[in-house]
Amino acid sequence: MTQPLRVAVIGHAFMGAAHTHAWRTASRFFDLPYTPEVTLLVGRDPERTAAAATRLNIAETSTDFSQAVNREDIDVVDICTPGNTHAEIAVAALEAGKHVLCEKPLANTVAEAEQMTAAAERAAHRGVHSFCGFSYRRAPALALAQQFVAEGRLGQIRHVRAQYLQDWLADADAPLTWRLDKDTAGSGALGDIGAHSIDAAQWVAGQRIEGVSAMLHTFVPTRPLTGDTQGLGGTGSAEAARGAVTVDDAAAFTARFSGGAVGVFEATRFALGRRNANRLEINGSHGSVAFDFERMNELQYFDGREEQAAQGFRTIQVTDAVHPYTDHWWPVGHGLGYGDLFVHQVADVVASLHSRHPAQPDFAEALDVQRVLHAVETSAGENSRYTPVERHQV
Ligand code: SOE
Repeated sequence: MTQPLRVAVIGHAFMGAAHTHAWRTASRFFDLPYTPEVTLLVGRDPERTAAAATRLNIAETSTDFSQAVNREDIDVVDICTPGNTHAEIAVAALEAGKHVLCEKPLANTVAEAEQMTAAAERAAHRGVHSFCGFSYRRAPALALAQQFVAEGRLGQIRHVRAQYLQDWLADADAPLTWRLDKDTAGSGALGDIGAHSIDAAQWVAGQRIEGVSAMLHTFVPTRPLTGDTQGLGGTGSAEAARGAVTVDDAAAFTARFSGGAVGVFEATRFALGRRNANRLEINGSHGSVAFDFERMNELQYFDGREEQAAQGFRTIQVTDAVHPYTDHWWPVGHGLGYGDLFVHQVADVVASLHSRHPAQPDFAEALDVQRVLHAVETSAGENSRYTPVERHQV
């Protein structure tokens, strides 16, 4: 067994569980220079954190992240908490010499993301690395799409079309959670799932978003308070059991890319019937690719130069050993799932810890996504170029 890599996971909800699974699984399927071990779980509530540690089989717990930052026997701090805590934890950990993996989006503001990136650049000079958890890059089919574009198979990229559609908030009586509070989450669908689309679109297309024209909308302005959100905005009236939603429910924007491509983006958690449809389609002068996470082991590919182009898109089953990541898993045709994206993320991060080119996206890449998020929010604000359709009585 190789030298252990001791990991402290901060946060134990959905992402804490996904990351813990990944730290524990990666070395069983990938040859890594270190064997990750999650040795400490940090959470706000002692009882809940202890229960999570029992469930996740983690030996130690704490309610103070500085425990993770200051201990000599921790090598990596993995931040799986709401966005309003990312900057404080990441900067302290990097300055203490800990590698940091931070969930997306990097922060709630560009200023915080810049502060984190500056700390990461200082730490990099000491061989300490930063990573941001845009995990969909590690879906084999999306990684294959990025390879196709990079190889020039699609020719000149003209269209980038990204939709991230969920429906877990379509019920107006779904409770008010931290993801619906701007101070805690930074934004709503835009930062939570739109950030994934922005990162994937820029990475696969190989171009940067240079400008946007956007709208944000909130369909449901108040929601039932829960034990965790009693403090968030109870109105004290007949609505006392409900609190204010202070983020977007849906985002829609167009974008111009640095290489001349035109982008159309949509992010919503109200697309009833779409459970986790993270979709990206790229149209080029020679061909197109289309990915939908709900069919994550498949890539739709159209090569306009082939004789049988008239037959339209063909489906590539991305489970062959020649495809990204798949040779580490099961025989052809058996497929992978959501949790395996995080296993790939850990494998890439650990494998790159002592390389001069650590795994991407690092904090600088994630800061760029944060800048696009900010541009979308600015464009959708009061000064948005919204033009009402004029309809006159004839
Ligand atoms: C939102 O519900 C969410 O959990 C995102 O926060 C994750 O990043 C995404 O992978 C799944 O959906």
